[in-house]
Amino acid sequence: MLAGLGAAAIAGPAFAKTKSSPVLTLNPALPPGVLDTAVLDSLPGKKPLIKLTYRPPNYETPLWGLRTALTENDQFFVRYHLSVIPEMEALRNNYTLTVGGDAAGKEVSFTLEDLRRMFKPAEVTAVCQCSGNRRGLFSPHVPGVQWGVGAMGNAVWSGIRLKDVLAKVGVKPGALELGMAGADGPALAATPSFDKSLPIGKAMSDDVILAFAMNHQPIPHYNGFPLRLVVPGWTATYWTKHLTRLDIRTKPVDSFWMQKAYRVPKGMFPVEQPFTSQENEQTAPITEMVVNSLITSHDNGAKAPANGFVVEGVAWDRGRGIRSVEISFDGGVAWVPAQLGKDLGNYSFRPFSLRTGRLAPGRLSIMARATSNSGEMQAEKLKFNPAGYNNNVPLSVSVTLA
Ligand SMILES: Nc1nc2c(c(=O)[nH]1)N[C@H]1C(S)=C(S)[C@@H](COP(=O)(O)O)O[C@H]1N2
Ligand SMILES: [Mo]
Repeated sequence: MLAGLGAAAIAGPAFAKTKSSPVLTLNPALPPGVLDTAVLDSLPGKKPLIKLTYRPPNYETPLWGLRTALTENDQFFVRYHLSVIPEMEALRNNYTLTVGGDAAGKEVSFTLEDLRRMFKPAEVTAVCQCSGNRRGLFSPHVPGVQWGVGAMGNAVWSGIRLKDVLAKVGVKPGALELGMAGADGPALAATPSFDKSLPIGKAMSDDVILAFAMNHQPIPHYNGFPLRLVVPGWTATYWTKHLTRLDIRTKPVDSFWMQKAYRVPKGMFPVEQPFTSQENEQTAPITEMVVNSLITSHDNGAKAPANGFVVEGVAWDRGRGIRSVEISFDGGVAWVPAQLGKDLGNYSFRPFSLRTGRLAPGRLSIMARATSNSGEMQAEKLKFNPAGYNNNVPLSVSVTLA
């Protein structure tokens, strides 16, 4: 919770219903309950997103919001675990980031002005993707927010390097993890607060940023105003929003959100940098993203002209960058290389497109599959895990050509 804020300063989100919106197509593989209840709805400052839950707010980006390499701030998805989110006024007037912990040289509280003034600017273009993106497409279905394909976005994040701030405070020998906490909190005292951590080595790497800005504008309220952590290549669970507290620690964080949630069977998803201080016999924290792609040009069930049919989309991975994207028109038997678009850096979405000549009219099933620069390819078969993470099986989009 944000220190120094009375309860009166804290309120849940307000909701504005919107009627005039594009037609929403949901993937028929989502659970029936979700197909019945998911609707377009606007949070303050946002265009209509797909509302999955509203307390706490969990809203995903519709396919049309993912057609550009950079996702617009007002279409960027929103995910919260806890329902008490400080209002903009409170965040604006009363904000400090406190850095301390038993392995810190000292404890220091910084205002936003301090952070801007004391540290060198840094910037990265990176995909922010929820670990549970595409959970709703798991077969069999698993509990949790039933995300379709839009629990992700790509943005330019500007701010300062986390490692510069940690170095300023002092990192003692024996530092093991960096604990992170934000200004949002639970409505009930019994609900565990959203305490997360990173291995100290990851926290001290060049790419991890404390961001003030998203696509060169202040970070929107629901995406972590006024400061959020950006951990390129790692799933968004580590990208703490409304960041208020950092602890350089000699001991692992033993919170619910580290030790019980956000975990995968050990060894199921190989990573480059293991998070050993949080592993146990059976499970490891989910960390690096897996290589994936999304066709954004067509909704499932769309109609398109048979002449000059163009497939477009985006691909991304853990930060090695995308080597190739291939398209299949026959359910995954034959694959044709697509053309890669502009390279915005290894942590970014990489656009792809494939232009065809005249195709036979009728129904067509299109799939895309990406391969990263380290040679990893999307999974052929779902790697089932009970929390519904890292779903990167190529999806099939059905299009009728006329
Ligand atoms: N303070 C805070 N930060 C948070 C969370 C949260 O609940 N509270 N959720 C995390 C998770 S799991 C995700 S997927 C991303 C979502 O980022 P977004 O809402 O900006 O899209 O925020 C991360 N940071
Ligand atoms: Mo997430």
